[in-house]
Amino acid sequence: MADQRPNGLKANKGIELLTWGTPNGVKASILLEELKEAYGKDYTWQGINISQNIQKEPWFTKLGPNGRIPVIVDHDNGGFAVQEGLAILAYLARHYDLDHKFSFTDPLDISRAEQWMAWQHGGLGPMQGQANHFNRAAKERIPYGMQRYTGETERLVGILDNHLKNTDYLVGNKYSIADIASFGWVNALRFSGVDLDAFPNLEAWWVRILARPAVQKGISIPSRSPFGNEAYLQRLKDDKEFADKEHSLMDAIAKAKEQYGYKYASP
Ligand SMILES: N[C@@H](CCC(=O)N[C@@H](CS)C(=O)NCC(=O)O)C(=O)O
Repeated sequence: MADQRPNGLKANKGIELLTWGTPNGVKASILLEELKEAYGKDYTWQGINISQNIQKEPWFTKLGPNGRIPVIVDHDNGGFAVQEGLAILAYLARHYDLDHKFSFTDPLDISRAEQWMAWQHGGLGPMQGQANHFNRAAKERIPYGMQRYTGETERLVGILDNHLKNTDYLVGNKYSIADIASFGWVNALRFSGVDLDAFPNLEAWWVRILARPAVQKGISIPSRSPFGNEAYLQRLKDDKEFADKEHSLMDAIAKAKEQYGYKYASP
């Protein structure tokens, strides 16, 4: 049954992906869809609804001790489990991207890709995640936290925008795991209170990547997020109550920035 609560692995061969439709989750599903298209490599997935805390259950944390999605299990490699987006992208590229269609052979390009993926893990993901938390989930509205993390997200996004001034992709002018690592976060920027229109090189990169059929499939696993830039803008148009709430949140973020004298500066 499709919507049965997962309580263990369900495959016994190939890659099994445990994921949810979040910016980190889609890193793994996008690369797996690319590998499927490029090499015919199929995979199995299970939706781990993070609001139900399935990712904290013992069967899951045995595979991914951090209790967060995504996690992959390689049934063709003794059931080896991998947590953390960067490690998942690197593992899949090393073992299954044998023609280096989404990865590199030149040691300096390998390092460049590692740097952008590390940057996503240490910077964009955590800062944008905290922006979402302070803007939307925190029990109290704390203006300092709102402007700090939204501002830091803007600073980081400015770095991507600047880097993409003279190149279509982050490393070697070739679409790769370096781009896939950050795509899910950029795809949710508007929801995080950052105006993508203000970063034209990054917006063009986002449009370019979004147009890939494998990306379209990857961001639909297990189902398409309502927080993606396109869905978010559409809902603003279609749903007045939602739009009113969002506009009042964006005003609160702008006021918080003013209160603490925030000035955009990047890179
Ligand atoms: N650095 C990790 C972050 C993973 C992560 O934070 N996943 C979130 C979803 S985007 C999650 O599982 N949240 C549920 C929880 O915290 O329990 C990665 O890139 O894979």
